[in-house]
Amino acid sequence: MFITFEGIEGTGKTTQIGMLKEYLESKGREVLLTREPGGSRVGTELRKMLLHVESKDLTSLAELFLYLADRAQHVAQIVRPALEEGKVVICDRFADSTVVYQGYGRGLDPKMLHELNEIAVDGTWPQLTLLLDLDADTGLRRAMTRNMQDGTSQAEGRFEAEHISFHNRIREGYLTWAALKKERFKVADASGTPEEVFEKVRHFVDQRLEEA
Ligand code: Z5A
Repeated sequence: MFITFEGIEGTGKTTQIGMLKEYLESKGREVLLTREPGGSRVGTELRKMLLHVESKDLTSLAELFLYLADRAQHVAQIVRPALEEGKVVICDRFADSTVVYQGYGRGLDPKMLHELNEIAVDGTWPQLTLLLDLDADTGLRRAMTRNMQDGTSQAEGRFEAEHISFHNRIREGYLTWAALKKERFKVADASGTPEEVFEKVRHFVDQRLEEA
């Protein structure tokens, strides 16, 4: 089972992924947590380049190909081997982030981005994608509070520096894309407490595991 989490910044993806790992392990499943960008060794280097505040001069196309390179390496080296070993793989962001951020956010064609993703993932698509939906103001506020507590995140602030209108566009883009891919996407309102949000996440995951 391959599960991915998506959403704008600060929706609580990392928090929910931690809770889901604990839940699935309590049911006897072996779980691998990973993320994009940065899930592989090469990806760690690409992540620094992509998210550093000094990378403002990256062109949209150069940014796109770095995300795709990260994905191709990550799927081949980390995700697919873990799935073949029977693990549940939970990934913090995946191919849909490219369609939404580089497409709806930066203005590249979402259909073309989906086709490039097809090449990068080479058949390894998630069975379930959980979109945590939250308004951009609340998400950014949560992320800023987290960053103040965790100084290491400050070097990765390139997206936080974007105008609020960018983040609103991303939220709308996610909802549009999720409606187009509704066989895979489940949308959870992320405005409640972590426990309230997790109830929805758990429900969707249990449902998909039963179907599988
Ligand atoms: N990107 C891209 O453009 N194209 C691509 O193809 C890919 C990515 C793969 C990676 O960001 C950036 O790369 C991303 C898109 C771009 N940029 N943006 N924006 P990242 O991986 O560094 O960070 P992120 O994915 O945006 O998430 P985040 O900021 O780390 O937030 P989160 O994981 O969703 O939330 P969290 O860390 O779990 O929670 C944030 C804070 O809120 C924290 O203090 C929590 O304790 C708190 N929290 C969590 N849940 C709640 C609830 N329910 N209530 C109140 N407070 C809460």
